[in-house]
Amino acid sequence: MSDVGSISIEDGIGVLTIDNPPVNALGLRARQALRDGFAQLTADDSVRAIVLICAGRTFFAGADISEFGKPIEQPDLAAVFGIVENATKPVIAAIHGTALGGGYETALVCHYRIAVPSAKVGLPEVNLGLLPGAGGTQRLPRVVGVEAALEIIGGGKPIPAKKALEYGMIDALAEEGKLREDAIAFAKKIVVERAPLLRVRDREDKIAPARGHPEIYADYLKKNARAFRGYKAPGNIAKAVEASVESPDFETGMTREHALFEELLNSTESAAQRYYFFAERETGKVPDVPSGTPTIDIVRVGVIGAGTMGGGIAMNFLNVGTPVTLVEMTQEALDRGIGVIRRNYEATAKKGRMTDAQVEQRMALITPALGLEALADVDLVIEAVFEEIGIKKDVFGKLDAICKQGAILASNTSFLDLDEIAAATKRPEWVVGLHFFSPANVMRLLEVVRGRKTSKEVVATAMKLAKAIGKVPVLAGVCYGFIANRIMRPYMTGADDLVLEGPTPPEVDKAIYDYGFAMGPFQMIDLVGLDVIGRGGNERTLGGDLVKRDRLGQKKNGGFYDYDERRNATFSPVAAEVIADLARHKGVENKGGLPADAIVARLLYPVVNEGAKVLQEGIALRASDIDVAAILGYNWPIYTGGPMFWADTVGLDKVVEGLRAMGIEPAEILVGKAKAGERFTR
Ligand code: 3H9
Repeated sequence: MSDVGSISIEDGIGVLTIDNPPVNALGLRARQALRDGFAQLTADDSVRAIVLICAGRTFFAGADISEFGKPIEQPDLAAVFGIVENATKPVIAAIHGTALGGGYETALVCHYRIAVPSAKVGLPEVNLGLLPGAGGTQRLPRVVGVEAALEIIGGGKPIPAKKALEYGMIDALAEEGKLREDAIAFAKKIVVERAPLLRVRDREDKIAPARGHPEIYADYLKKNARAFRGYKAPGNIAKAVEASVESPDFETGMTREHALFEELLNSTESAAQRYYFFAERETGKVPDVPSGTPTIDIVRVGVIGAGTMGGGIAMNFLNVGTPVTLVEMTQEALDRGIGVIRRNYEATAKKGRMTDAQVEQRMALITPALGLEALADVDLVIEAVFEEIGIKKDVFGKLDAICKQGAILASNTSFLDLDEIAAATKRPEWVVGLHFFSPANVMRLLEVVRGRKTSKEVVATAMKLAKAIGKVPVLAGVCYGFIANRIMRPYMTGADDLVLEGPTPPEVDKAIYDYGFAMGPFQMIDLVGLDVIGRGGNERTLGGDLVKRDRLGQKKNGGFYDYDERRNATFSPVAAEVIADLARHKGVENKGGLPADAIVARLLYPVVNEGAKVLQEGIALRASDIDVAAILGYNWPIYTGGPMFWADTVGLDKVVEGLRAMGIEPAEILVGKAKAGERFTR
């Protein structure tokens, strides 16, 4: 047997243990071990039933994603599943950790499933742009019914064991920490009771009621249209589940599932999402800060500023039980900030996602304070004061005098020079940027900004800390705007320039929305507020001209759009006039409209170019970090893979040509890669 499998026999129950770290993915060696283990146990007459269990932190976490797109070596999953499902002795899957995707599909070819309460099961393939392609779409409806199967497969969320038991996804709960014993006991009971060898594939009771009801699938897709927009997988999932009900036999349904799976596997959307899966896990790796680098214990955190940003930052720590000293200048600001935090938690509790006691526990972790002196004993300070270099330097100078040695001094600046801020202290190696995105308690991106002198320990601590509070850390060097804000700037300014030339804001917004963003640039400006976005400078700009006419966006008089009482938007004639007037003033000729793909290229190629510069300058460690920053920081559609992956799919030579046609000089690295026929991403 392959070295990842081992067998033991206890009281007539054969236990096959698979140990394929880190997550027991069903790669070749795991599949071989399953094949060989089952051959051995079924041939052994002393074995009356088989328990399939995994060692390490989890049951099978799924097919090995890194094998996708390559020829699969035999035995493939289908072959292994055939062996398990047709075993002539009862097979019991014993689940801990997470049984996901191909992992849960493995459990579904067993005759029975038992799990510890902390386990989670599910079919998350949709998150990789796929569908469960090893029978999940055919077997799950047979245990939970069609509607529930659509929700589970289309939602892609892991289901906690208790809920899974209610659904019928598992048959029994084991005692926590006693999975092996309980699974063996369960197997013995099956043997004693001579329970029939029930194969999920033979069950009809749960799917029969759905037969002849094609509207179930259409309704499901319609109900989730917003969430599914742009994704290919949900449509195929609905078709595959429908096939489980409407096919003349199980095998026909399987054939249909396979075809729908293959179609997704070969799609750019899935390639992008699978790329993203690994990209997100790679951001934490910093080549010159290896995983064993010592880190600093963060027991108490200080946050300066209790406004929207500071409050949101504080919540991240309160959520994981870390006490926070929250500092403001006035009692009023402090009370207001703490009030907002409380209301946020209460709103969560109202939705049933927190108990009232938890609200109080988290609030009790806050120590309000009116002066920086209160930060003398914290292990990490995060400053979220007004974005002005003089103010920040002043704060850091004071922190240097107040904070204990060994405390990390972090700035949440979005654009300013971290090295200049660090230079205001005598301990620049302890200074780091922690750039949260708003709302800071929600957005998953955290740019960890490494100054020229930031120490490796501080970088390692920041990266670790980010994960502890549920963020995805992306390491950035010092430059104006770091990664996400910097690369997206040309997009915002480009949109303003573009409408002077002819395409209207609604045309631009539609092209960007159709590309996959939640909204276009002008819809976003109207939402955020023209005054907020800072368009009122000296030079005449569209935003500035609209603000002069008291059009501030949705909050006052409309902006680029007029809004009725139900917030329906129509392009504003005032905005049209302002655009025409500014074009005249700047001497820009109106060349008329543009096709959507030309609008997209015009606005997003410059983002790719800025990303290339960020890479070239070493601001980002790798192209995939830039994609993660764009996806998590700006909701760049994940199924395009982010700007750099998207550029690779478009073709770098085409991007270079497009940039030149716009009069933009492409970054050297971009030209070089285009010439060499290379890609930014794998
Ligand atoms: C599928 O099953 C298709 C079938 O229906 C049909 C087939 C025909 N493969 O996330 P972590 C690596 S699709 C390969 O940091 P955690 C991961 O890259 C699959 N590698 O740990 C990382 O590597 P490294 C459906 C995988 O504790 C390491 O393991 N299943 C896979 O935070 C640790 O991962 C899924 O979509 C994999 N399947 O979370 C589940 N999974 O150390 C995907 C992980 O080198 N996995 N790795 O950076 C997860 O959601 C999480 O990994 C899990 C653990 C919750 C299991």
